[in-house]
Amino acid sequence: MTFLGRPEDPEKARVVILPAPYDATASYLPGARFGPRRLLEASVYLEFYDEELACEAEDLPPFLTLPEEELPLAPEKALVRLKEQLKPHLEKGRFPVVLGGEHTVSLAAIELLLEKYPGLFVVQIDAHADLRSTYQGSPFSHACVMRRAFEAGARVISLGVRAISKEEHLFARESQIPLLWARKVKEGLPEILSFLERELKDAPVYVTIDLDGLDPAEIPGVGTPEPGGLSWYETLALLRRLAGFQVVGFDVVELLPRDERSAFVAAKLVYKFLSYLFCPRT
Ligand SMILES: [Mn+2]
Repeated sequence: MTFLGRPEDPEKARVVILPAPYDATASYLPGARFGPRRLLEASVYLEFYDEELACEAEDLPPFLTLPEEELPLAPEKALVRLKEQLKPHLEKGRFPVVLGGEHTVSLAAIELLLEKYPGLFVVQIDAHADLRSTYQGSPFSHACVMRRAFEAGARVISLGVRAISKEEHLFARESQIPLLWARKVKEGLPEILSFLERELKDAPVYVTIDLDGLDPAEIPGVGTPEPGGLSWYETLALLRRLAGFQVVGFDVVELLPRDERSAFVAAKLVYKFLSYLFCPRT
């Protein structure tokens, strides 16, 4: 199964797509392990012509979709395996796209990219800050992923947050991690875009999109459907601006495909961001 269902040539690939079917630390609703497969299945039905960019699928660099592998249950071991899968492709200079799976899986790409880019920014679109030290006994819970990334040396910016613990709020303040609340994004998108411009200029950026950052009206199939999220077009405006920076990889995580729509929306989001990043006419 390949992204968009198109034939792929492993020799020519410049973008590597890694399915990460993992949901062992899910706290509310499990099932994100089925996310990558459903996203790939849905991607076949996308309209490949992008009218906004006047771009076709063949204008994008060649992709390579890796086969889905069953991952170990323990998050540490799952991350080791994901890194093993991804590393040879990063060494060949391929641009990584990780499909989740719960948010924990982002750490595989982030840790590998930090070795190559010590000044890496991780820009998170998410309803949650994911800054807990531990959650339900695990430091590798989906609710801790940005805390681990920050401790590993990444600079973190969070967009669309609207559910946070007091501990995380204090930690973000102490650590000067910008939390750009969902309501602020909705009230003043231009200010948010100029903030990103100032912070991210000339820095390598990894973008992690937890689909619950969007509003559940746009995409109901997520593990924790928090109200008041970003609209489709607010998300696209952010991604289009982010694509103007030095983006070195991204992921789309937390798809919980229980409905007919969400996998399609997630697949379209992956395709839109790839188009913003790589369409020669952008
Ligand atoms: Mn998250």
